[in-house]
Amino acid sequence: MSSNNNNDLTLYSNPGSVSTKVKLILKYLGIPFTNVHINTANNEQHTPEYKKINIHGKVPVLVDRSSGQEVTIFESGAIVLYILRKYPNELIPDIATDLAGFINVFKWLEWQTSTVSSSEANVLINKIFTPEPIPSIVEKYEGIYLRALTTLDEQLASNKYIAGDKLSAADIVVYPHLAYLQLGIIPTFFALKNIERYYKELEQIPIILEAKNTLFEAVSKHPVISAFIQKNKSAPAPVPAPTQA
Ligand SMILES: N[C@@H](CCC(=O)N[C@@H](CS)C(=O)NCC(=O)O)C(=O)O
Repeated sequence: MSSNNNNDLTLYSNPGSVSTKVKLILKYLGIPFTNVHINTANNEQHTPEYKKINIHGKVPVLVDRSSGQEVTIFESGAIVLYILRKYPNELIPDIATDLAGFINVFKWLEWQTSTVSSSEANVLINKIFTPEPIPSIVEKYEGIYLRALTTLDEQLASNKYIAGDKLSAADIVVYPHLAYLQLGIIPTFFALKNIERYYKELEQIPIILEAKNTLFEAVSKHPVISAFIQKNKSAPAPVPAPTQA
């Protein structure tokens, strides 16, 4: 476990997409925080000390000591909502004055947490972190993920950003998954041209580009993921079809 500076907010994280989305929201809003790196490859998330802040033994966790009363939050969706409700921002309309606008962004935040994040995890677990992947299972989970990505591509065909013509928190939380996909986790991802237009545009934002570089650097040091990427550079692209649930 290693940490950097010292502030009221402490984020316990690793360099994966779920933690990165929280870091990006904090950085976009210019909120200072202390980052504590939890080395999940070394199982630091399972220590009794860490499980006191997240009984589920996962990252990220946010601890807020700013008000005298300590607030500890796990589940990235809950952390993002807490940040968006606590700090004034342009990333989501105010719930009290514009409920319809709020829910328009919030439904996509939920979509990222429930659909995109779990789809990515299932592909990574069954395709990359399994010593002997079973092709039919890999194909099933790639299909489920591709269905979600195709939905995003369709949404972006007629919208500049996910929730309309304005950048919102939904864009920030989805972006880290798009960075991962650029590594070739699902080769047919590259056929989704509206998404390509969109992530290239998002990468014009300096903190997003920085997050991409940090993620790529972490992946290059990760023995399992980097070996997968090297091996698949010359492999023919499989063609998974979107899966009907
Ligand atoms: N639903 C959770 C998912 C958290 C999650 O899966 N975190 C991974 C990030 S790599 C983790 O902690 N993995 C380590 C483990 O499962 O032991 C959230 O959105 O916060």
